[in-house]
Amino acid sequence: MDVVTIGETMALFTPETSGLMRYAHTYSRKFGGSESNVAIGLTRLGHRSGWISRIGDDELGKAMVSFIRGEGVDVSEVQVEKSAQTGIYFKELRREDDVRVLYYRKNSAASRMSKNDLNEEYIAQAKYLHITGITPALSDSCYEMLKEAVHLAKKHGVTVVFDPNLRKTLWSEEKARQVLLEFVKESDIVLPGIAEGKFLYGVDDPQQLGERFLADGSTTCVLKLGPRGAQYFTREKTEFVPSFTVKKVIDPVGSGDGFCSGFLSGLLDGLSLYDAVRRGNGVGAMVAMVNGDVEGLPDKRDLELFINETDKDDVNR
Ligand code: KDG
Repeated sequence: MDVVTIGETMALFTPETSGLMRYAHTYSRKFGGSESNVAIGLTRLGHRSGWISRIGDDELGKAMVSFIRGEGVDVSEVQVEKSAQTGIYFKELRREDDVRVLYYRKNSAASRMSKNDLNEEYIAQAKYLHITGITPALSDSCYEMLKEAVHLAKKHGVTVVFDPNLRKTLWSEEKARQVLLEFVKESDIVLPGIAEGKFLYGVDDPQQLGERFLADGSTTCVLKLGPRGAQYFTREKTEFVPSFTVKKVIDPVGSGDGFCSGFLSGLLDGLSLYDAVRRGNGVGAMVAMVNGDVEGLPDKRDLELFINETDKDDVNR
């Protein structure tokens, strides 16, 4: 396995019309979950990924696992929870530039995950363990499980990649800050957005933020700067990597996960940090141009076409 990830995925209902959700009558059913989004992004790019989770003993859970399995992700570590349901979430497309998210996931099957869900061998054979700050917000048992997963990864020399993925509606700001910093300190690679950096350290200067993340223990920090691109920081070097032109943002949700899968794909293919971040920027941009969390994730050929097309545009300008 190249990357193993752990987290909750939900059935996602997207209204077929924009505006306030109270006027929506028809919805399309998709699936979304930060960690499985990353796992799917990786398989599309030709890598092997596995997703650890729990689903309810219900139709949505079954459809979700079929979908994720169909994308080539290993789901052999997904458990079925008899006493809780699969979580769901809605997207409200208020306006073109205002997409909101509403969760119905309290006490969901995935929030019941615990240390017992972890198979040490499964984590030990991966190159990377990918985790996000959503999972510890789900429940105390999820928090304990994630700490244990990181412990197992470290024990077996698996690189820990952490995306803070701050979701303020899931917990108090105080708890979020404390727990996210705990995971920053335990991770090898951190992939924060600039707003998350500001939330954690109270500054929004990229250079200062990069230094703070490294001082807290990560060997690599990639700071996502939204439409501008991203900047990576290591102890030796920092470089800004510009983004690609996105002609129209259709749905930004999942873009950060796309970035993460592109970046990890670059590392797995032995690219330089600059080029891995560039691949991340490319995937993130492509996801934002499509409705859905995973529908815009490209395969390698589409990604190359997109990157080369955009390069040509830049030359013409
Ligand atoms: O990053 C995209 C995720 O936010 C989305 O897929 C749903 O996992 C999700 C969450 O918890 O918000």
